[in-house]
Amino acid sequence: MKTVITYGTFDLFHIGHLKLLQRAKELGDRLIVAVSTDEFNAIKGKKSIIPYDQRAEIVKNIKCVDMVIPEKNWEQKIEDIKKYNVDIFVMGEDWKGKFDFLKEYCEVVYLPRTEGISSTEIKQILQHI
Ligand code: C2G
Repeated sequence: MKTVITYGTFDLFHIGHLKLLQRAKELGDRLIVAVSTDEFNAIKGKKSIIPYDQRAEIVKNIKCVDMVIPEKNWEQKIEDIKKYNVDIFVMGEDWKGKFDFLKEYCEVVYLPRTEGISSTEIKQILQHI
C-alpha cells in the first residue's frame, strides 16, 4: 500500500485545496493530511478564520482523505513519514524546494497550484462585503 502525506492550513476550504488533495490521493492508495493547528498557524504567521477543529473535521470528511493528523510544528514531518511509512510527500508548488530535505526519507512531489483561488483572496472579498 502506497501512503501519501500532505500538510496545510486548509482555511475556508476551497476548490484549490480539493484539487490538491485529489491529485495527491491519485499518487497512492492512502492519503494522510496534516492540518495546521491554530497555535502552529501563529508560528507560521497565518491567522485562520476557521478554527482547527472545524478545519480538521471538514478535511476528514473529504472523500479522498483517509486520515487527518494535527500539524503542530515544522519539525514533525520526518517523524510523521517514519511513523506512517509514508512513500510520497506532496505539497503545492508554492513550496517548491522547501521540503527537498525529505527526499532522504520518501519521494517529494510538488504539484501545480489551482490558479485564481486562495484563502487570502476569499478573506479579502469577505472584508469588502
Ligand atoms: N493550494 C493549491 N491551490 C490553491 C491554494 C492552495 O494547490 N489555489 C495548495 C497549497 O499549495 C498547499 C495546500 O493547498 O499544498 C494547502 O494550502 P494552505 O492551506 O495555504 O497551506 P499552507 O498554509 O501553505 O501550509 O508545513 C506546510 C504548511 O503547513 C503548508
